[in-house]
Amino acid sequence: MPSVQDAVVLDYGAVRLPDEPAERAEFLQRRGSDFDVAVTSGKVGVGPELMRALPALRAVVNFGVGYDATDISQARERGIAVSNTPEVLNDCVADTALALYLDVLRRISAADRYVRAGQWATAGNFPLATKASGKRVGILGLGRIGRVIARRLEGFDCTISYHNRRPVAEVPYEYCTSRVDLALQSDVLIIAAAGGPDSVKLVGPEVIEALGPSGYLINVARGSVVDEEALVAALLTGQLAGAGLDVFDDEPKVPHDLLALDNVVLLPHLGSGTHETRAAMAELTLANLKQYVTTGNLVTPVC
Ligand code: 8YV
Repeated sequence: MPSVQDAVVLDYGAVRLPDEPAERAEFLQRRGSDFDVAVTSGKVGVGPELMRALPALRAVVNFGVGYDATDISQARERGIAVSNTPEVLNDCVADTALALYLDVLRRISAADRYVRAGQWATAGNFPLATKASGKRVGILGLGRIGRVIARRLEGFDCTISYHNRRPVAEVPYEYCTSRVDLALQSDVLIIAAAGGPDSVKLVGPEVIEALGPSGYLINVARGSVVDEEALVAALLTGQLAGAGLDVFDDEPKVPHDLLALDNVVLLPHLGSGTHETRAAMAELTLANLKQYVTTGNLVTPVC
Protein backbone atom coordinates (compact mmCIF):
# COMPACT_ATOMS: atom_id res chain seq x y z
CA MET A 1 0.00 0.00 0.00
CA PRO A 2 1.58 3.31 -1.13
CA SER A 3 0.93 5.16 2.16
CA VAL A 4 2.67 2.40 4.15
CA GLN A 5 5.53 2.28 1.69
CA ASP A 6 6.01 6.06 1.87
CA ALA A 7 5.87 6.04 5.67
CA VAL A 8 8.42 3.24 6.09
CA VAL A 9 10.80 4.94 3.68
CA LEU A 10 10.41 8.44 5.14
CA ASP A 11 10.16 7.60 8.85
CA TYR A 12 12.40 4.53 9.08
CA GLY A 13 14.75 4.84 6.09
CA ALA A 14 13.42 1.56 4.68
CA VAL A 15 14.77 0.25 1.39
CA ARG A 16 12.50 -1.40 -1.16
CA LEU A 17 13.64 -4.87 -2.17
CA PRO A 18 14.19 -4.97 -5.96
CA ASP A 19 11.56 -6.99 -7.85
CA GLU A 20 13.79 -8.16 -10.67
CA PRO A 21 15.30 -11.55 -9.62
CA ALA A 22 18.95 -10.94 -10.61
CA GLU A 23 18.90 -7.44 -9.14
CA ARG A 24 17.28 -8.77 -5.97
CA ALA A 25 19.88 -11.54 -5.58
CA GLU A 26 22.73 -9.08 -6.01
CA PHE A 27 21.10 -6.64 -3.56
CA LEU A 28 20.58 -9.33 -0.92
CA GLN A 29 24.14 -10.57 -1.34
CA ARG A 30 25.45 -7.07 -0.77
CA ARG A 31 23.01 -5.68 1.81
CA GLY A 32 21.05 -8.67 3.24
CA SER A 33 22.70 -8.39 6.67
CA ASP A 34 21.76 -4.71 7.05
CA PHE A 35 18.06 -5.25 7.86
CA ASP A 36 16.46 -6.22 11.14
CA VAL A 37 12.82 -5.53 10.23
CA ALA A 38 10.91 -6.50 7.09
CA VAL A 39 7.59 -4.87 6.23
CA THR A 40 5.60 -6.96 3.81
CA SER A 41 2.06 -7.79 2.70
CA GLY A 42 0.00 -10.91 3.16
CA LYS A 43 0.27 -11.76 -0.51
CA VAL A 44 4.07 -11.34 -0.69
CA GLY A 45 5.40 -12.34 2.73
CA VAL A 46 8.94 -13.27 3.69
CA GLY A 47 9.37 -16.78 2.31
CA PRO A 48 12.04 -19.31 3.37
CA GLU A 49 14.74 -18.22 0.93
CA LEU A 50 14.31 -14.49 1.51
CA MET A 51 14.30 -15.02 5.27
CA ARG A 52 17.58 -16.96 5.02
CA ALA A 53 19.04 -14.09 2.97
CA LEU A 54 18.27 -11.70 5.86
CA PRO A 55 20.49 -13.08 8.66
CA ALA A 56 19.96 -10.10 10.99
CA LEU A 57 16.15 -10.18 10.71
CA ARG A 58 14.37 -9.73 14.06
CA ALA A 59 10.79 -8.89 13.00
CA VAL A 60 8.37 -9.25 10.10
CA VAL A 61 5.55 -6.70 10.05
CA ASN A 62 2.79 -8.04 7.82
CA PHE A 63 0.10 -5.93 6.13
CA GLY A 64 -2.79 -8.42 6.12
CA VAL A 65 -4.36 -10.87 8.54
CA GLY A 66 -3.02 -13.88 6.61
CA TYR A 67 0.68 -14.55 7.00
CA ASP A 68 0.94 -17.88 5.17
CA ALA A 69 3.41 -16.40 2.65
CA THR A 70 5.88 -15.91 5.52
CA ASP A 71 7.99 -18.83 6.75
CA ILE A 72 6.60 -19.06 10.27
CA SER A 73 8.56 -22.19 11.24
CA GLN A 74 11.88 -20.54 10.36
CA ALA A 75 10.73 -17.38 12.15
CA ARG A 76 9.98 -19.43 15.29
CA GLU A 77 13.33 -21.23 15.08
CA ARG A 78 15.24 -17.98 14.72
CA GLY A 79 13.13 -16.06 17.26
CA ILE A 80 11.90 -13.63 14.62
CA ALA A 81 8.72 -11.85 15.71
CA VAL A 82 5.85 -11.66 13.18
CA SER A 83 2.76 -9.43 13.30
CA ASN A 84 -0.44 -9.29 11.23
CA THR A 85 -3.53 -7.05 11.02
CA PRO A 86 -6.39 -8.98 12.67
CA GLU A 87 -9.95 -7.74 13.34
CA VAL A 88 -9.85 -4.54 11.25
CA LEU A 89 -10.72 -6.39 8.03
CA ASN A 90 -13.38 -8.76 9.42
CA ASP A 91 -16.31 -6.70 8.12
CA CYS A 92 -15.01 -6.27 4.59
CA VAL A 93 -13.92 -9.87 4.09
CA ALA A 94 -17.29 -11.05 5.48
CA ASP A 95 -19.10 -8.59 3.19
CA THR A 96 -17.16 -10.04 0.25
CA ALA A 97 -18.22 -13.57 1.25
CA LEU A 98 -21.85 -12.43 1.35
CA ALA A 99 -21.49 -10.62 -1.97
CA LEU A 100 -20.18 -13.83 -3.55
CA TYR A 101 -22.90 -15.86 -1.83
CA LEU A 102 -25.71 -13.69 -3.18
CA ASP A 103 -24.10 -13.31 -6.58
CA VAL A 104 -23.52 -17.02 -7.18
CA LEU A 105 -26.92 -18.22 -5.94
CA ARG A 106 -28.98 -15.45 -7.55
CA ARG A 107 -26.68 -15.29 -10.61
CA ILE A 108 -26.32 -11.51 -10.39
CA SER A 109 -23.11 -11.17 -12.45
CA ALA A 110 -24.40 -13.62 -15.04
CA ALA A 111 -27.65 -11.64 -15.30
CA ASP A 112 -25.68 -8.41 -15.62
CA ARG A 113 -23.74 -9.95 -18.52
CA TYR A 114 -27.06 -11.01 -20.05
CA VAL A 115 -28.41 -7.46 -19.99
CA ARG A 116 -25.19 -5.95 -21.34
CA ALA A 117 -25.10 -8.47 -24.20
CA GLY A 118 -28.59 -7.30 -25.24
CA GLN A 119 -30.06 -10.74 -24.55
CA TRP A 120 -32.98 -9.51 -22.43
CA ALA A 121 -34.56 -7.99 -25.53
CA THR A 122 -33.63 -10.85 -27.87
CA ALA A 123 -33.84 -14.00 -25.72
CA GLY A 124 -36.44 -12.94 -23.13
CA ASN A 125 -36.41 -13.42 -19.40
CA PHE A 126 -33.26 -14.55 -17.62
CA PRO A 127 -33.40 -18.17 -16.34
CA LEU A 128 -34.49 -18.68 -12.74
CA ALA A 129 -31.83 -18.79 -10.02
CA THR A 130 -31.54 -20.39 -6.56
CA LYS A 131 -33.06 -18.86 -3.41
CA ALA A 132 -30.35 -17.44 -1.14
CA SER A 133 -32.35 -16.95 2.08
CA GLY A 134 -32.94 -19.84 4.43
CA LYS A 135 -30.15 -22.05 3.14
CA ARG A 136 -28.07 -24.49 5.18
CA VAL A 137 -24.63 -22.92 5.25
CA GLY A 138 -21.44 -24.59 6.47
CA ILE A 139 -18.52 -22.44 7.51
CA LEU A 140 -15.09 -24.03 7.40
CA GLY A 141 -13.05 -22.02 9.89
CA LEU A 142 -15.20 -20.23 12.44
CA GLY A 143 -12.54 -17.72 13.45
CA ARG A 144 -12.84 -13.95 13.61
CA ILE A 145 -13.96 -13.59 9.98
CA GLY A 146 -16.04 -16.79 9.96
CA ARG A 147 -18.08 -15.52 12.90
CA VAL A 148 -18.85 -12.22 11.18
CA ILE A 149 -19.94 -14.14 8.07
CA ALA A 150 -22.21 -16.30 10.25
CA ARG A 151 -23.77 -13.23 11.89
CA ARG A 152 -24.57 -11.74 8.49
CA LEU A 153 -26.11 -15.04 7.33
CA GLU A 154 -28.40 -15.05 10.37
CA GLY A 155 -30.04 -12.04 8.73
CA PHE A 156 -30.79 -14.28 5.74
CA ASP A 157 -32.47 -16.87 8.01
CA CYS A 158 -29.78 -19.43 7.22
CA THR A 159 -29.09 -22.51 9.34
CA ILE A 160 -25.41 -22.34 10.17
CA SER A 161 -23.02 -25.11 11.07
CA TYR A 162 -19.24 -25.16 11.10
CA HIS A 163 -16.09 -27.21 11.34
CA ASN A 164 -12.93 -26.17 13.15
CA ARG A 165 -10.17 -28.16 14.74
CA ARG A 166 -12.05 -27.65 18.00
CA PRO A 167 -15.61 -26.50 18.78
CA VAL A 168 -15.91 -22.78 19.48
CA ALA A 169 -17.33 -21.88 22.89
CA GLU A 170 -20.57 -19.96 23.14
CA VAL A 171 -21.70 -19.89 19.52
CA PRO A 172 -25.25 -20.90 18.60
CA TYR A 173 -24.16 -22.93 15.55
CA GLU A 174 -23.87 -26.68 15.19
CA TYR A 175 -20.34 -28.09 15.27
CA CYS A 176 -19.52 -30.81 12.72
CA THR A 177 -16.67 -33.11 13.64
CA SER A 178 -15.49 -33.52 10.04
CA ARG A 179 -15.29 -31.48 6.85
CA VAL A 180 -17.19 -34.15 4.95
CA ASP A 181 -20.02 -34.12 7.51
CA LEU A 182 -20.17 -30.35 7.26
CA ALA A 183 -20.36 -30.51 3.46
CA LEU A 184 -22.98 -33.28 3.57
CA GLN A 185 -25.36 -31.14 5.58
CA SER A 186 -24.70 -27.85 3.72
CA ASP A 187 -26.21 -26.26 0.64
CA VAL A 188 -23.35 -23.77 0.61
CA LEU A 189 -19.86 -24.23 2.04
CA ILE A 190 -17.98 -21.04 2.88
CA ILE A 191 -14.24 -21.26 3.46
CA ALA A 192 -12.88 -18.82 6.05
CA ALA A 193 -10.01 -20.94 7.42
CA ALA A 194 -6.52 -19.48 7.73
CA GLY A 195 -4.02 -20.43 5.03
CA GLY A 196 -0.71 -22.11 5.79
CA PRO A 197 0.78 -25.60 5.97
CA ASP A 198 -2.00 -26.96 8.22
CA SER A 199 -4.85 -26.12 5.87
CA VAL A 200 -3.49 -27.13 2.46
CA LYS A 201 -6.25 -28.79 0.37
CA LEU A 202 -8.61 -29.16 3.35
CA VAL A 203 -11.33 -29.07 0.72
CA GLY A 204 -10.49 -31.97 -1.57
CA PRO A 205 -12.50 -34.29 -3.84
CA GLU A 206 -14.30 -36.01 -0.95
CA VAL A 207 -15.56 -32.72 0.51
CA ILE A 208 -16.60 -31.47 -2.93
CA GLU A 209 -18.43 -34.72 -3.59
CA ALA A 210 -20.22 -34.43 -0.24
CA LEU A 211 -21.35 -30.91 -1.15
CA GLY A 212 -22.80 -32.41 -4.34
CA PRO A 213 -24.30 -31.24 -7.63
CA SER A 214 -26.68 -28.78 -5.96
CA GLY A 215 -24.01 -27.43 -3.62
CA TYR A 216 -22.09 -24.15 -3.85
CA LEU A 217 -18.57 -23.30 -2.66
CA ILE A 218 -17.45 -19.82 -1.56
CA ASN A 219 -13.79 -19.13 -0.79
CA VAL A 220 -12.56 -15.87 0.77
CA ALA A 221 -9.64 -17.48 2.62
CA ARG A 222 -6.72 -18.78 0.57
CA GLY A 223 -6.62 -20.71 -2.70
CA SER A 224 -4.33 -23.26 -1.03
CA VAL A 225 -7.20 -24.44 1.23
CA VAL A 226 -8.96 -25.95 -1.82
CA ASP A 227 -7.76 -28.63 -4.20
CA GLU A 228 -8.19 -26.32 -7.19
CA GLU A 229 -7.88 -29.06 -9.78
CA ALA A 230 -10.67 -31.06 -8.11
CA LEU A 231 -12.79 -27.92 -7.83
CA VAL A 232 -12.41 -27.06 -11.52
CA ALA A 233 -13.16 -30.66 -12.53
CA ALA A 234 -16.32 -30.68 -10.38
CA LEU A 235 -17.52 -27.39 -11.85
CA LEU A 236 -16.86 -28.54 -15.41
CA THR A 237 -18.74 -31.80 -14.94
CA GLY A 238 -21.70 -30.42 -12.99
CA GLN A 239 -20.69 -32.14 -9.74
CA LEU A 240 -21.01 -28.74 -8.07
CA ALA A 241 -23.71 -26.13 -8.79
CA GLY A 242 -21.39 -23.13 -8.64
CA ALA A 243 -18.59 -21.31 -6.87
CA GLY A 244 -17.68 -17.82 -5.72
CA LEU A 245 -13.93 -17.35 -5.46
CA ASP A 246 -11.92 -14.38 -4.22
CA VAL A 247 -8.70 -16.39 -3.91
CA PHE A 248 -6.74 -18.82 -6.06
CA ASP A 249 -3.84 -21.20 -5.77
CA ASP A 250 -1.38 -19.26 -7.91
CA GLU A 251 -2.57 -15.65 -7.93
CA PRO A 252 -2.98 -13.73 -10.15
CA LYS A 253 -3.37 -16.83 -12.33
CA VAL A 254 -6.94 -18.10 -12.55
CA PRO A 255 -7.62 -21.56 -14.04
CA HIS A 256 -8.50 -20.91 -17.67
CA ASP A 257 -11.44 -23.36 -17.64
CA LEU A 258 -13.25 -21.23 -15.06
CA LEU A 259 -13.38 -18.18 -17.32
CA ALA A 260 -15.99 -19.76 -19.59
CA LEU A 261 -18.32 -20.86 -16.76
CA ASP A 262 -21.40 -18.75 -16.05
CA ASN A 263 -22.05 -20.35 -12.64
CA VAL A 264 -18.77 -19.11 -11.19
CA VAL A 265 -18.00 -15.64 -9.85
CA LEU A 266 -14.32 -14.73 -9.91
CA LEU A 267 -12.80 -11.86 -7.93
CA PRO A 268 -9.18 -10.63 -7.92
CA HIS A 269 -8.51 -11.19 -4.18
CA LEU A 270 -10.24 -8.03 -3.03
CA GLY A 271 -11.72 -9.24 0.28
CA SER A 272 -10.28 -6.40 2.35
CA GLY A 273 -10.07 -3.96 -0.56
CA THR A 274 -11.96 -0.88 0.58
CA HIS A 275 -10.52 2.56 1.35
CA GLU A 276 -11.67 2.35 4.96
CA THR A 277 -10.33 -1.13 5.71
CA ARG A 278 -7.03 -0.71 3.90
CA ALA A 279 -6.50 2.54 5.86
CA ALA A 280 -7.16 0.67 9.11
CA MET A 281 -4.78 -2.10 8.05
CA ALA A 282 -2.13 0.51 7.17
CA GLU A 283 -2.55 2.14 10.59
CA LEU A 284 -2.17 -1.17 12.42
CA THR A 285 0.83 -2.14 10.30
CA LEU A 286 2.58 1.13 11.13
CA ALA A 287 1.59 0.83 14.81
CA ASN A 288 3.25 -2.60 14.91
CA LEU A 289 6.38 -1.22 13.26
CA LYS A 290 6.57 1.80 15.58
CA GLN A 291 6.05 -0.26 18.72
CA TYR A 292 8.58 -2.86 17.63
CA VAL A 293 11.21 -0.23 16.84
CA THR A 294 10.64 1.66 20.11
CA THR A 295 10.00 -1.21 22.57
CA GLY A 296 10.97 -4.46 20.84
CA ASN A 297 7.34 -5.71 21.09
CA LEU A 298 4.62 -5.95 18.47
CA VAL A 299 1.02 -4.77 18.94
CA THR A 300 -0.59 -7.80 17.25
CA PRO A 301 2.01 -10.57 17.24
CA VAL A 302 1.38 -13.99 15.72
CA CYS A 303 4.72 -15.38 16.88
C1 8YV B 1 -5.01 -8.58 1.50
C2 8YV B 1 -5.57 -10.71 2.79
O1 8YV B 1 -5.38 -8.72 0.16
O2 8YV B 1 -5.32 -9.89 4.96
C3 8YV B 1 -5.19 -10.83 4.21
O3 8YV B 1 -4.76 -11.92 4.61
O4 8YV B 1 -5.58 -11.65 2.08
C4 8YV B 1 -5.98 -9.39 2.26
O5 8YV B 1 -6.50 -8.59 3.24
C5 8YV B 1 -3.55 -8.76 1.55
O6 8YV B 1 -3.03 -9.21 2.72
C6 8YV B 1 -2.88 -7.45 1.20
O7 8YV B 1 -1.75 -7.67 0.53
